[in-house]
Amino acid sequence: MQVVNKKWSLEKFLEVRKEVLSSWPTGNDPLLDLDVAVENLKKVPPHKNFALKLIEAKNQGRTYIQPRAGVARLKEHIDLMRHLDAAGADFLPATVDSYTRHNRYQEAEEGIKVSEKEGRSLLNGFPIVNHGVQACKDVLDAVNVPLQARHGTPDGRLLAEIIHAAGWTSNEGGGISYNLPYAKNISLADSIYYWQYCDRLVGYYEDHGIHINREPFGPLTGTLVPPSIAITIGIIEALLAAEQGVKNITIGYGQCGNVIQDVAAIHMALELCEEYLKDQDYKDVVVTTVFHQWMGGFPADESAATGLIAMASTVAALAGANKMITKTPYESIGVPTKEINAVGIKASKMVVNLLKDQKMKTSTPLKLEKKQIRKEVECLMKMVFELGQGDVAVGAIKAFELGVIDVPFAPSKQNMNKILPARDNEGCVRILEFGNLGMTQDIKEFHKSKLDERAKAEGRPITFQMTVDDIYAVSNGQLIGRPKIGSNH
Ligand code: 8ZB
Repeated sequence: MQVVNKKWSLEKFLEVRKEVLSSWPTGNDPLLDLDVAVENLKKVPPHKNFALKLIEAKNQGRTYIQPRAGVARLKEHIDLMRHLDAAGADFLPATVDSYTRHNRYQEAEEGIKVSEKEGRSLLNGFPIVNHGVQACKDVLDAVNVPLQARHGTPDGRLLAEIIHAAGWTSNEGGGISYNLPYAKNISLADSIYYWQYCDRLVGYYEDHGIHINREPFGPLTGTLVPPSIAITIGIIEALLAAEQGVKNITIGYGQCGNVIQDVAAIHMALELCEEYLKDQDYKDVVVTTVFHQWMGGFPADESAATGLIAMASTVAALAGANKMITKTPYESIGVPTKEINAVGIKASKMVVNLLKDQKMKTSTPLKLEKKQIRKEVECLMKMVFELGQGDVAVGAIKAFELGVIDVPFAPSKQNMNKILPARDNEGCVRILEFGNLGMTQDIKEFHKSKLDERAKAEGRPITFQMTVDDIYAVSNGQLIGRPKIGSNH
């Protein structure tokens, strides 16, 4: 498939839409008539509008919080949502099950049936497509906050149709960020095309006066992703979304662990995303930020996990992130119960509330880190535009083909998988092996010098062992994977 970054005509969108809606029986629903959906969306009160509430967070300098959660059965899912609403969540999700993420609706259907029979959820999320529009409307009616779908679906077109028609005013994902971490064999051209559709649907609603938020998935593989790579991908997806008519975009970033680097990353995600959108002539797009609590391996101990959650909340608040995705003390165990999910929400909320009138002051180290991120993102974005001769979709696809953009540890064959990250001596995520990454010599030397400091302090050479040690460090209670005293490293 050949994709270019150009707004789909209404005719093309409506043509493809017929095919999308006929891909599963719940797509054949009078509630999916666009005029009906527009009328329903107009009835969603402002306090349940995701886009408006994020703008409020931005204007008030607040960090709102959102958990992940989803179960197989509608009634149990509604109970879960009410429980998390009562615990203080500012936004609610539906985390979608893995079958739905891969468009395997028949298996999801069986999962629902068995869950009904056994009286508990046997799916790892809420199967939105199987439940359909009315069920999703029922969920929205049962809560007091805005709803978003959080999934990981390369082709989430029918899912997007269903949630928006039900009044859910945000959708997470993007053609890159919901492909590379979640699929192996789906081409980027295909997933970018599917997400152009999802964005064009939002563009349609925006043309009808309805505000809908879109959120690229910032953490990607969740494992030592250098900030500049995450931000570059977020900016590319923001540009692709804006072209299709999206007006409210939340750029995401997963906690890396060094406080200064994390604050710098949130600041630069916002600043650079706004700049690139303006530069490309998308002038009326509102950008907000989301900080993900640690996405790597968690400590098994619940108190230790709660400590990590509290630290993440501190950084998100000091950075001024507009939203934060919370984890739970059961993260290392599996899908959380509603009770433990509420614990994560309350712990997080306590911290962001305590810190709501404090932001990190600027300092030389913060300025330097921000400058470095800017330099790297600008370098990658320049390569993308060059490769695409000005077209960001064409450029992004080529950049991944060549490894000019490369995400560490992605399962996808669309990713070169040549780069290796490692922490420096203060725990900032740096790049140890660049592969074909499109960065200048100057940038490579900076990373090398930072890793040299660590190597010297640890009395070992810069090696892949550092990467391995860093991957396991946090779950073992340390940020940096230092060699054990007495070991050979
Ligand atoms: C990429 C996101 C991974 C995170 C959580 C995992 C992990 C997945 C559910 C869930 C609550 C669910 N997660 N599925 N959390 N309910 N159904 O997403 O624990 O933190």
